[in-house]
Amino acid sequence: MYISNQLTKRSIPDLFTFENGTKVTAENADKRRAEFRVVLQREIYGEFPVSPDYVKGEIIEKPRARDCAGKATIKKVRLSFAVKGEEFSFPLYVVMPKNVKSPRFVVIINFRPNMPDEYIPAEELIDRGIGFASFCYKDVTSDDGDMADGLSGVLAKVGYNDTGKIVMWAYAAMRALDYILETEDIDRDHIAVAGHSRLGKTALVAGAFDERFTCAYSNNSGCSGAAITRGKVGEQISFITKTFPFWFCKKYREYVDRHDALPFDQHFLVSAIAPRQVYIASAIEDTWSDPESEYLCCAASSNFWKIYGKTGFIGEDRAPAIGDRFHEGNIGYHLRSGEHYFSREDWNIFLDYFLK
Ligand code: GTR
Repeated sequence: MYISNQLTKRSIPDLFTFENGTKVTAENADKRRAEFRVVLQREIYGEFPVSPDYVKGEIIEKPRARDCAGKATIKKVRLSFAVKGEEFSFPLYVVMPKNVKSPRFVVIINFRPNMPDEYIPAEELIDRGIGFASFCYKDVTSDDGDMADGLSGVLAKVGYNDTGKIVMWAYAAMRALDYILETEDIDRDHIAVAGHSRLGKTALVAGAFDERFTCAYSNNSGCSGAAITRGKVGEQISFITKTFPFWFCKKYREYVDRHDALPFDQHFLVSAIAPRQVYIASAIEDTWSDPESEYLCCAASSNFWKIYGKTGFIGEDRAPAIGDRFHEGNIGYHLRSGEHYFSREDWNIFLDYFLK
């Protein structure tokens, strides 16, 4: 009863009713997912740019013999693409395990331009046979209100004036994938996009808008990410839109202290990823993100997988507890001890899920 009671209390919008009032069925579930994307762009994240005119890469640093103890090749690429004739480029690391044919792959949206990095345990990933690419989100556009910086400035020139920066970082992750699919032999049935916190929100958005990602991994993403907004503790729309207005479109500010007026909740974002995999990780001391609201979002989204004849979330009918790992369904979840952080423990548990 815990989950149904909690979800009743939160009274979140129904996944199975279109905006025009008609009901969602197995036949039109894809249309409803398209509607989720329309609603999410209109209400919270802003408009996605059109597909790029082209994407190309130039290798600017070649692999070295001792990369990851000689078990991987690490190269740095300058990735360029154009939107409506305007070019933009940013650096991307591509790391491939040696001696693994068609590895499973993760596009990692990171805070820093480091390889490895405190949030990217490169050797652990390589030792488990994973290939990955990573870029620093600030190389795409600054994490502040400067809308002339980087991709933001490029998009403004071609008419995107209300696209939030989360969408821009997600768009960059998609361009990274364009390049990887052109240049590397990877397992196309196992491609994840991953990020932590604000970049965990970004990973969910990338997964929701690009079906080539077969899995979206959001670590401690919280408010406006994996956590249900209604009834959430910790960070609220009021704080996030005041501190980081540039992450979102302007309309999102209308919902400050008016959560009940939201025509969606974050289970729309998670359900837009159905019937592919979503992985949500929480940390017990990260009350700002609110682990319980992240857990409830998994449960609230689960039925959208069922309509595709797939298993959604298989958890327990109680509040989440430290040590929980729910890996059976297409929505995976874990809760670890400790703080807001993208830890090796998070990666190792996620990889257990992703490599199943
Ligand atoms: C906080 C923000 C959160 C989260 C976090 C982070 O300041 O309020 O929504 O994104 O930053 O990205 O580390």
